[in-house]
Amino acid sequence: MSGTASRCGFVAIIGAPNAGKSTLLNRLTGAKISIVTPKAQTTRARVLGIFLAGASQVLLVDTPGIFAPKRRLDRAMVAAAWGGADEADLALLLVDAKTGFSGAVHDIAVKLAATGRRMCLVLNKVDLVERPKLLPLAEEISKIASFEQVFMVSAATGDGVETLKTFLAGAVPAGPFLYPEDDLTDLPERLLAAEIVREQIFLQIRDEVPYGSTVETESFAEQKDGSARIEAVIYVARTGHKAILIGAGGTRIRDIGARARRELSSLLDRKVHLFLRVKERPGWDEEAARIRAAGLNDSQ
Ligand SMILES: Nc1nc2c(ncn2[C@@H]2O[C@H](COP(=O)(O)OP(=O)(O)O)[C@@H](O)[C@H]2O)c(=O)[nH]1
Ligand SMILES: [Mg+2]
Repeated sequence: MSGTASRCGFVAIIGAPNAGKSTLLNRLTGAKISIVTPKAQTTRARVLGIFLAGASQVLLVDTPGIFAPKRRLDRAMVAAAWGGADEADLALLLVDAKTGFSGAVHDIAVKLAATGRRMCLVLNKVDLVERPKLLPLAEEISKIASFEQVFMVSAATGDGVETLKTFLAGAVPAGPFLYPEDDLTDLPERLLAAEIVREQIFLQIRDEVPYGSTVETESFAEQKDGSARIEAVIYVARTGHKAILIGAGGTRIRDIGARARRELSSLLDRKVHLFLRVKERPGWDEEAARIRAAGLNDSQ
């Protein structure tokens, strides 16, 4: 849709790791676009989720959480998060209401306020918190930065999300749609495939292995019968990690592959053949090429 009546703009979702940014993006778009796991720092790149409401097209930017970076990969992730805020017409500061006010929330709010963007406060996970605690929390955070609106939602149950959605549809600037009406994301299928495999690694493997792994799609071919043949490689930074990923007799990697394949089949709406390999690559998280392959800009 275009012309004078339509509206379109970018809304960045900013917050500490685990606040529920990816869950909120998926809830608002009604689709599984960004991977979600109980572990912090699952989202590495900037992910765009698109929804239509009335005459508005809202372009939601999910970002990696903001945290103190150590590795080159971490620095690229945090830069992508702030980059998401920079390009946005409006920023949502998403706060886990259960965790409440923290040093991390304080620092992000201060920095976000300094960008001079229009911003709203969104308290998430209200399903886990007693109602009377929400208002004082909102007031405390509002002392640091001035918010156009405050929303209280549960990205998990959908509580309050319609109200937020309606607000966003009215808040984005007037202008033509920037993406085709049917698009839900700008994430290429190759990257989506790698992300879904990475999600299974986060879900199925404990401790530091997921953080020391990255997944790249090496080939993505449409077959004559309509199915997709996907080959992906999992890079691990440590020798011991390869053995953990493969598991006794290859059971773990088979399970990761089987679940990722089912998930991908449903997302891509076609039959999927998925082939996974694990490769040791010490120091991949300092390598420019690997960081770029994860959909990030490597600035140094
Ligand atoms: N109870 C509850 N859990 C939530 C809610 N939103 C997200 N979560 C959970 O919080 C964890 C982190 O969510 P995620 O979206 O990956 O957070 P992100 O790191 O900010 O992107 C996951 O286990 C989610 O299922 C919510 O509204 N209520
Ligand atoms: Mg995330």
